[in-house]
Amino acid sequence: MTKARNGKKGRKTVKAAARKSAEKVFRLKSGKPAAKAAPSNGLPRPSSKPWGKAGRALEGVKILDFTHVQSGPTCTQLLAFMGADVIKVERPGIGDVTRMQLRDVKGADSLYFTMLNGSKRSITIDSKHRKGKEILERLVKKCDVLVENFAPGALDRMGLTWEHIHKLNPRMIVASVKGFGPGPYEDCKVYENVAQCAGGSASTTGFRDGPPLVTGAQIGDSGTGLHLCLGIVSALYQRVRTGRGQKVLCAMQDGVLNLARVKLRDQQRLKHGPLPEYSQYGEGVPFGKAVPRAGNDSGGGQPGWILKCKGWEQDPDSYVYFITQAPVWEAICHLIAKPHWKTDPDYATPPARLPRLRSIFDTIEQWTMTMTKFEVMEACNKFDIPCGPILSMKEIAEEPSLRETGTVVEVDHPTRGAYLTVGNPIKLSDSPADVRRSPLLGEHTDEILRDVLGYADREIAEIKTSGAVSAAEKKAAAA
Ligand code: CAO
Repeated sequence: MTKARNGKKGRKTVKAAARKSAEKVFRLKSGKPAAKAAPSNGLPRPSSKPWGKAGRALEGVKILDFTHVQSGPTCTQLLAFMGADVIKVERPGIGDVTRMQLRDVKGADSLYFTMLNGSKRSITIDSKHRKGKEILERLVKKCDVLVENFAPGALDRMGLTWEHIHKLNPRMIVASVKGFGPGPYEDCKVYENVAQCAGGSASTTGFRDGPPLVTGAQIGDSGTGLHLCLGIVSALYQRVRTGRGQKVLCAMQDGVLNLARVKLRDQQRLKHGPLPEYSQYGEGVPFGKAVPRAGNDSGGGQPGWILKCKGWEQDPDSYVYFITQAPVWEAICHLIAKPHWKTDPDYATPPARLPRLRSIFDTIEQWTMTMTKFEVMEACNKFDIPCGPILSMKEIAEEPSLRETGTVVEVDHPTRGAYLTVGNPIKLSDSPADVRRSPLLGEHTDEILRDVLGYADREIAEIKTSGAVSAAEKKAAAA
């Protein structure tokens, strides 16, 4: 043994000497020092395994997933796509309430559930049952992160206070979504649209002459889940240094506000005068005290609007978003056959155009209406004019390039058959996502009790008759 080790050491010394002399020769020959390898900063040597074969990003991380509905499940599904082992804890006999919401196939888990819970395992545990609490505590000791989005106070009422969890497992990260942060509304239950309204999105969305509007993108639920994900990964990284877990909190109001931060920017700009990039400026409509709804105006410095394309009378999605980006203004004038606008002082510069945006877009629309949205896109792309076709969900579902990148994935399911889901929108070159179907309710209860928690077969049989993991057997045991 010692001999072998010495042998290796000897070989290493020889190799090191050879490397040094090679460096010397190189320096003498080229007159330049050889490029120095980057310092290791305590990291292991770069893997020599092929890309995508060195394990997935979050491999080895265990998530106790106590989430339901949308915000929490979005977060844990992303962690699962990144390779974490996500153990979804559900109430026996019922499960996540979304399993039954908006059902399209009788008797099968809804798409609402299946599209938010892929690549996870499901265990049923009654968290209010004595034995159920014991199982949960074992899970707390085994897992790295507990993620939850119950109503405020619900986790505490289960006996899983931060103090108790931290005592059971000081390394555990406890991540929560709540509707509001500490303050007057902290005890409120919150759903998507409440967050969109309280986070400033609804008041700034829609048309000036209409009511506030909520958006179809679930920025309150999925947006907050995404924020929570980043909090968790950061806490896992910090734990490498500190050895201890921490609480991670994302309030849905905060998440929405973060996504609507450009509107808080505009609120402050209002103090210094009207906002010229809002089309109401050009239309001579005075600004009030708060940021107005801006219709389809672009949120940045490059004016844009949604314009009709050929067939708009029949197809509600036959539109294109068109941006009159300053550097390509001359190309736009050329395309829409208004060459004199290139030099006309009323049109040639961005400030001159601002008060005329509505009529400029009306003119561009006369051109876009002669083509389909895809033809407009093709014509504009030749000149680097930024524009985007308004794609329907049907078109997105059928788009081959989204299938090729794994952004839209078809998975099979034992009770509902094949369904489409959105895969991992975040692509890692060394950690390909493994998108699997959602689990059936309690599908992995036995394997988690046995393989993760170490219960013996006899104990599992006892647990199953105790009512801690199965509503049906609980009734049978009571009969
Ligand atoms: N075993 C036994 N009981 C369980 C259980 C289990 N495995 N899992 C959950 N429960 C219980 C909870 O303990 C809680 O009971 P108590 O109120 O008696 O303590 C109860 O189920 C319901 O929890 P809840 O209040 O969170 O659920 P709700 O349907 O009434 O409210 C929601 C839903 C979303 C409004 C609320 O959870 C909430 O505000 N969450 C935070 C914000 C959030 O995430 N909103 C987004 C929702 S959509 O994505």
